[in-house]
Amino acid sequence: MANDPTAKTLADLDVADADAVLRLFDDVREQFAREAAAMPDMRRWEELRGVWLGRKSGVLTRITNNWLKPASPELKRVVGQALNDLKGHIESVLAGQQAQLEAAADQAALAREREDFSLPGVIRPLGSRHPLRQTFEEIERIFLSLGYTVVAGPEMETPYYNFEALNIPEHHPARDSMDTFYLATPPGAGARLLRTHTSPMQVRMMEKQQPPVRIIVPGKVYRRDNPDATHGFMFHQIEGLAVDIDITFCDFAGTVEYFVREFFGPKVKTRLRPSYFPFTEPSVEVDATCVFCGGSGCSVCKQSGWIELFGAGMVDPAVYGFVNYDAKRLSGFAFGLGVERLTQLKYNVNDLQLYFQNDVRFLRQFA
Ligand code: 2U9
Repeated sequence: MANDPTAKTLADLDVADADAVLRLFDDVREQFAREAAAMPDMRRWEELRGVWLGRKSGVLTRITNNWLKPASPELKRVVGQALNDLKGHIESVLAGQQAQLEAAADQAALAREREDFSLPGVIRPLGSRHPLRQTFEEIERIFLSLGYTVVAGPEMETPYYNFEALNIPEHHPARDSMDTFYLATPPGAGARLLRTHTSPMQVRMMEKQQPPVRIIVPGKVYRRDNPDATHGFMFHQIEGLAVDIDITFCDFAGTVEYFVREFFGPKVKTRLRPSYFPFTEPSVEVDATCVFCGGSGCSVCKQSGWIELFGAGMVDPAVYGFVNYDAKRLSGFAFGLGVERLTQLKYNVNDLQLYFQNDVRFLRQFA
């Protein structure tokens, strides 16, 4: 402080009354304001604190020593009060500056740590639903819209539910076409097998529930086959069953036609061709106009214009006998869809094994 008045005593400065004391303090306060305003650098505030509040030779210490201590008893109270006010003022200005400094430092740190959203992100490989799953969901959607319920059953079955109750007694030739995996069971325990179709679950449902029944049963089925482009030891089915007091062949044909149009599109035509299954009578194969050539003839349909979709028929009355249904009063139809086959026809997949190899180059095409 140039020409520092605090170096002198009140007597030296010729201060004789309270007004003079207050004027003196006003000068000092202005001096502080000037110095504070002139500080070019926020970091220099620490120095300012030392100059004004420093214990040994700060301005306030000097005022205490030079003005307060030697002041006359009349002026001591005024000097003390003014000194306290000045000290409070300086401390609050310095504290305010300190807070600003800290806030600025925080801001600067935040700016340094800010996320850089322009950096390329991590691209996580995203899976998609398997084509077979997509076919399951599409078929389920169609039958749910017709009032059917989806039910699931066990993959391990008894010969009774897989064969006998479906009108396939022992030594029936139909058992050969469903070459079966029998499971090892403890001596004395009944035989167990991997179901060759999901039909056992329809039998179980009829045992539990009187008509009307409208269900579809999706799931895995197993048959002893050597894997190639058209065979596997496991494949997927959705079988359906509708039984009530007045279900006709017409209801059956209408349902089949509705399903095929929903699944393959409105242009596809259907035809029913006589066939044979032990559990349906009459039995049919459902054909559609070839989905590849539209019916004009190509290598897939062997120039016939038609392709085989799935088997179906009116439930054989013999089956009702196994589940305590009144065959004279009731009628119904059933169908069995091969999920791999329908997926193959819809998406033109030429090798069954592709479904099970989990090769993303194949799966990605169905995303
Ligand atoms: C009950 C009564 C009748 C289910 C049926 C078919 C015809 C059929 C095949 C299609 C291709 C099996 O996956 S595949 O190899 N299935 O042709 N399935 S009627 O009939 C039933 C089912 C349950 C109680």
